[in-house]
Amino acid sequence: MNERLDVFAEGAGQSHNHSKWTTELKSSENIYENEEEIHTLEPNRTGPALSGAGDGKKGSRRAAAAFLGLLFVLLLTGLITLAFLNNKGHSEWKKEMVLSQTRSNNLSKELFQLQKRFEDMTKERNDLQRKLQDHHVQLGWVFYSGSLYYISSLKKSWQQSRDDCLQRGADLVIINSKEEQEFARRFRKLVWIGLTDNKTEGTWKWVDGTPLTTSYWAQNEPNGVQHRDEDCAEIKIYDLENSWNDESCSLQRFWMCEKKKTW
Ligand code: 2F8
Ligand code: CA
Repeated sequence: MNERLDVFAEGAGQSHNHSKWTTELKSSENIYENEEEIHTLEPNRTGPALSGAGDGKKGSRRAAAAFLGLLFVLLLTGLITLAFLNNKGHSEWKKEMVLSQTRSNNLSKELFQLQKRFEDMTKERNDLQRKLQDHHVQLGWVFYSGSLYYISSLKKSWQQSRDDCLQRGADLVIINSKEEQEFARRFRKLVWIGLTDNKTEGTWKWVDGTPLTTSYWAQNEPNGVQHRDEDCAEIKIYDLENSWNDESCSLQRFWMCEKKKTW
């Protein structure tokens, strides 16, 4: 440093420039030399305490590096695990999807087969119903408002008439509407109907046990003519709505059967 100051002191005159810079360069070399010395000497100069601090820094760096490395390994492991689990979940979901699709296809097939079977059975039922209807028509039955009616061509007593109806899977007609009464009169025949008071005189009941509520007795009927037991009902004056007469059950009359259409 002293040499450098000397150089600047000499440098006051311009003629000494060359020697000045030479000196200066020398001084600079010296400076760097010194600096090297400083660097070389520095660990010694600092002594044992400073040397320990350097080791501490290195140790901290190593620990930090180790920590970061560990962190990196942990993160990598986590990522690999997540990727594995995700892949596993994805393949399970895919399997489930395939299974669901198969189930859905099977159900669709089953539904289609059931619909076809339903259509076939409906057609079969309609064919059978048509055949049954044709068969009844051939046997003399007439269809009206959900029932089938049979008008006899023979004449029998009330009980024999009823028995005939029962044998045909029917019973004597029960008239429970104005329309049905009109329908029964259309055949223009004196016919036994399913009405009697043979259990209790004066209490008229239908053959199914139901009491008479709406009636179509002819004028002055039922009269139960004296000394005659008139316990059975007939359609007599068929031109009139009020056409019924009570008559002796043993008399021979045509008869009218009824059975409900069950198909
Ligand atoms: O045969 C019995 C029958 O006799 C008459 O009709 C012809 C009676 N009619 C009248 O009295 C109006 C029926 O009531 C009777 O059942
Ligand atoms: Ca009578």
